Amino acid sequence: MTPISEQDVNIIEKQNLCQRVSGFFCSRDDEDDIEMIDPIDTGHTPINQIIKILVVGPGDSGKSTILKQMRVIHGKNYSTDECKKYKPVIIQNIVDSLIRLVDAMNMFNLCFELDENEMKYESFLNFVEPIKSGDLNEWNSKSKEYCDIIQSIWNDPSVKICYERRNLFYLNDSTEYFMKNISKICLPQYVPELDDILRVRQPTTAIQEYKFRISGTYFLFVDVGGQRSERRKWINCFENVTCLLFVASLSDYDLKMGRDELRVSHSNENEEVNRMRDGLDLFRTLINWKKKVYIQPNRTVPKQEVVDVLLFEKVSIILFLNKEDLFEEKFRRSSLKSCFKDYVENKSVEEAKEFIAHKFIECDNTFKSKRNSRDIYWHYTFALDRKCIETVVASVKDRIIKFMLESMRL
Ligand SMILES: Nc1nc2c(ncn2[C@@H]2O[C@H](COP(=O)(O)OP(=O)(O)O)[C@@H](O)[C@H]2O)c(=O)[nH]1
Ligand SMILES: [Mg+2]
Repeated sequence: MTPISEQDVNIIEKQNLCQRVSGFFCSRDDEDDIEMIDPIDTGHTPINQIIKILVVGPGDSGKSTILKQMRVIHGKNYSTDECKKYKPVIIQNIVDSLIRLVDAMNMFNLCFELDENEMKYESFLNFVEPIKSGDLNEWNSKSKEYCDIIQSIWNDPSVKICYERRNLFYLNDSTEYFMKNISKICLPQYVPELDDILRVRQPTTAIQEYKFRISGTYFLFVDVGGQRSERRKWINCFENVTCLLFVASLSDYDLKMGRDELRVSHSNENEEVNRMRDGLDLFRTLINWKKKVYIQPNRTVPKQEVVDVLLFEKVSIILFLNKEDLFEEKFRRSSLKSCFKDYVENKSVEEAKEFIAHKFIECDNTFKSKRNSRDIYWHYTFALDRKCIETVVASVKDRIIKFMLESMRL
């Protein structure tokens, strides 16, 4: 087979780039799966001025939280009605965390220190079924009673031991925040505030699209959901992407995948999968993904040929290493060695973060190539902090526009 020249690849890629900037909607099999959230009116915007950013990464890494922050920074605030819709989800999060903590007591052969908590937990289990399905009637009528039960169980020393060992089972990172605010949440007139909404854990099951205007440029962010069961849908969104924004959690290094996550993905539920390793594998798969490109016959290529090229070769790749706050908090008490055998102790927090960043960068197969290595930019982020996201996103925006201009100049 005649090797393709660099010129041929440039021609193909230029065509792809034109498609990328002119057609921003992804091809998809399943229209009903797409939820369009349009905080700003882009009605008269020429389509070629919209930049499509694919937001990917493992479940729970903070993708939706970052997009919620961006919505507030660049779009609009949550209305009271929208805030109210988060109340059942917050209560479900609390119920879920409490059940997981008590289940963990069995795992560690612990019992409640306070005998009365045994009965309290039983009555708690009796009222959770309707809550799980979003029915808050029972909760609203007895919220004072439930508040007392939840606080009593949360304060039980055995539950506290389980909380300290939370890296050994799945627990929502916002558990402590919600438990500390339980009195406020249990008030009948409670309406979630932005800080509460950012703490919500709500797995993204549909592909969600958000449009924002950032300093005059329209960006379309596509949040594809990170749970293993969602990943098969991603391929539908890969077309016309200008930037791949990969979000990973720095604090994942000593966490295991939950059994339920392994079960939905049909993996062996007894296998121990480290969350950061899962994130690294996913990043490696995505950035090294190859697509087939047809080359039409021309002067140098007499017959039509098919070649494999990197799907994201001419796509700006940006990595957000999120949950910086949790990483800094756990770094001194939990070693990075649990994930990386080659990690050498006694590093500073900054050095340790850089060590993780390099593990991601090394996933790129072009990393060692002197001529063709890709520039992958990374930022450490704390998604709950609006200032942090504002600053990082401004720099990402500049980088993408520079990248697009350079690609067009090629
Ligand atoms: N402490 C902390 N929690 C975060 C951060 N980013 C996200 N979270 C929490 O992590 C959970 C999962 O976040 P989410 O955005 O839903 O993850 P997604 O599955 O990637 O969309 C939520 O409870 C968030 O509040 C962060 O930087 N720090
Ligand atoms: Mg999400």
